[in-house]
Amino acid sequence: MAVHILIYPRLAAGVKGRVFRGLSRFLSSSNVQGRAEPPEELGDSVEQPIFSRSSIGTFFQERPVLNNPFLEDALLQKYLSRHLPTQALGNVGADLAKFGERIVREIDALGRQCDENPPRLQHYDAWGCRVDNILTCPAWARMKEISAEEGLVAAGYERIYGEWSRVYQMSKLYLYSPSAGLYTCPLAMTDGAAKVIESLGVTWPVEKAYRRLTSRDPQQFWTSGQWMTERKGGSDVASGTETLALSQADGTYKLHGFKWFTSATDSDMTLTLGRVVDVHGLTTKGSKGLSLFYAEIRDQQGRLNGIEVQRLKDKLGTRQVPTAELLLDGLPAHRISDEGRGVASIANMLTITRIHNTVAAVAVMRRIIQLAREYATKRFVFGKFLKEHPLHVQTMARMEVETRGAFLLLMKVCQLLGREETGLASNIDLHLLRLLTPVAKLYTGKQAVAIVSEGLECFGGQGYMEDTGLPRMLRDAQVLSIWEGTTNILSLDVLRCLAKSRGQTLEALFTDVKAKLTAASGNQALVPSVTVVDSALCRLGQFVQAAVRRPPSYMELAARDLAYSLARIYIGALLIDHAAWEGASHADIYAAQRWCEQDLCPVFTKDVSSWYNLETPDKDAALVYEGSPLVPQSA
Ligand code: UCC
Repeated sequence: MAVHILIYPRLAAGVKGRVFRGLSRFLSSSNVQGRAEPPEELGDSVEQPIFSRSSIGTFFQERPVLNNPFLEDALLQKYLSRHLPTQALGNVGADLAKFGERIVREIDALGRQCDENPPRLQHYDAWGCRVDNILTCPAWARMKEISAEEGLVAAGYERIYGEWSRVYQMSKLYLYSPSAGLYTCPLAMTDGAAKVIESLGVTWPVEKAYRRLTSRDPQQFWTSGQWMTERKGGSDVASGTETLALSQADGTYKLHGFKWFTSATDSDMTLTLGRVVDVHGLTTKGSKGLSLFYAEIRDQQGRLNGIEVQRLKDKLGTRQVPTAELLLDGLPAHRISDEGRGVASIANMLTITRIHNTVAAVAVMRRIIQLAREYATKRFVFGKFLKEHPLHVQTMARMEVETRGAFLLLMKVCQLLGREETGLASNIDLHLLRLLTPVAKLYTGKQAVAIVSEGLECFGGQGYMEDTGLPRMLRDAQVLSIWEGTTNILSLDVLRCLAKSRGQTLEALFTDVKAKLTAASGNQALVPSVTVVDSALCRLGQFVQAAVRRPPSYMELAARDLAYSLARIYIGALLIDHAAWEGASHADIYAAQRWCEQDLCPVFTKDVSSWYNLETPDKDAALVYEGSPLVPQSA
């Protein structure tokens, strides 16, 4: 040990030449393993071989340490202090602090075990019997128990904190998500299924399922799947769903179909779509032919219920989650929606799972920043700690601004959901919930990938090393912009909800943003930011007024930029609103100011640059397909 202390200062003192000469002689020596004494041929020029096991010790670099993620999260704490009623705040704060401790002490390691032991499919048992067992690791099973114990679904339905219950539940999931080994995936669908059942009515045949989905008892707790994706497509559910529902004499159905992606296929039950076959053997095409079905996955003996697992998917990330292709070959099911109301009924599930997706996105952004900033306090380069390098801190500050904005958007959506579920939502709230759910999902899904990618860079080469656990965060983040609707599909969903509400959803957003800006306008430090958001809102209004007179194809081309504009403007208003609060810090004000420096209304900017004109699609295609034999070149 004393030798360590002797040698390292000498390294730092510029004796590298001598060290490397010693090293090459040392490496060429035949007996280097575990040597405690200097090899003889080194003579007395070095007190001890520099790179012997005893001198380098077992660590080479400092590692980032996960501290209690709740206690480290200033914005979450401030958000709760500002909004929660006093009594709820005490209980929620104590529970989140305790849960944060459990994450550090127990859950994070289980999550790593889930990462390292992905599920396997056993098709046959030793005696040739087809069993289709999806084998998951013990840590995955433990996550299920923990999810029940901690009420990670139940809290949303017990509603002990009234309109703030969803904020409480989602805050907990937000802490859990980056450590959960993706167990948040089945929880998202479980929550979505509970929501669908609640909205359709907790009656036979789903009352037992509802009780189990929302149970805190690990023995009772069930998870649910959400099987929407078939071979013909994941986005185009209306024409892609081929599953047939054959009615049985007892009023139940048997489902026959092929589900191309089913996530968390080890769940206990599922909600899925199918087409009822009428007495003439016919089905109705499109969305109007789809109904929603409830099915239990296994029978009383634990055997799969008319399901064959074709294979597990080989995915870029989310490898912890069993995702499978399923042949439904007579799966017994109950129709729980009216005939032809399948999509509208499962839309409630989509709302919930898209909010969970947003939770996961914001959570992974926050987690990578927590790790990166912790690492920056101990990583010593170019003569000082990383945290003392302004360019490095600037990079983290940019990540922080994005993450704060995304967090406030997430919490707003959770608050709105809580208000809707407790009957407290105004019309404006309901419109905002419908509009902001896809906006938040699409925006944060993309940002998560960018922020985590930047975050990996904060660890240099270590961020690229699998066994640090960091690359997994990037791989898992990549799905967030894909599942539950891709960025473009959600942008079109935004358009659809604007059209269906005849613009009322947009009006709600304008009203809310204006109110927030007015309330903050007395704060001198925020006046320039208020002006920026206000003027972006004006430009958005101008764009929309002009666009409604144009053909639908125009709006379709503008859909993604429109969704981004809504996200950036609304987040700007939220950051300003938070910064104007009396409990806000200088950092909160600074975050709002920085946010408002970007183009908050890209749809206007791009419109001015003719991105959506009638001739643009042809130019885009010519650009993309230049040199390709697949498409005849027109220009
Ligand atoms: O990706 C998947 C993986 C599961 C893993 C879960 C993880 C969750 C996160 C975990 C975090 C760690 S599962 C599959 C994902 N697939 C999708 O998301 C589908 C994407 N496609 C769409 O969203 C489409 O827009 C469709 C399927 C909704 C469009 O279908 P239609 O038939 O064209 O829809 P319509 O005709 O526009 O709407 C039919 C009805 C209407 O109601 P009514 O009939 O009353 O007028 C719509 O208003 O459904 C209503 N509706 C909605 N309501 C449609 N979309 C919505 C919505 N988003 N919210 C409310």
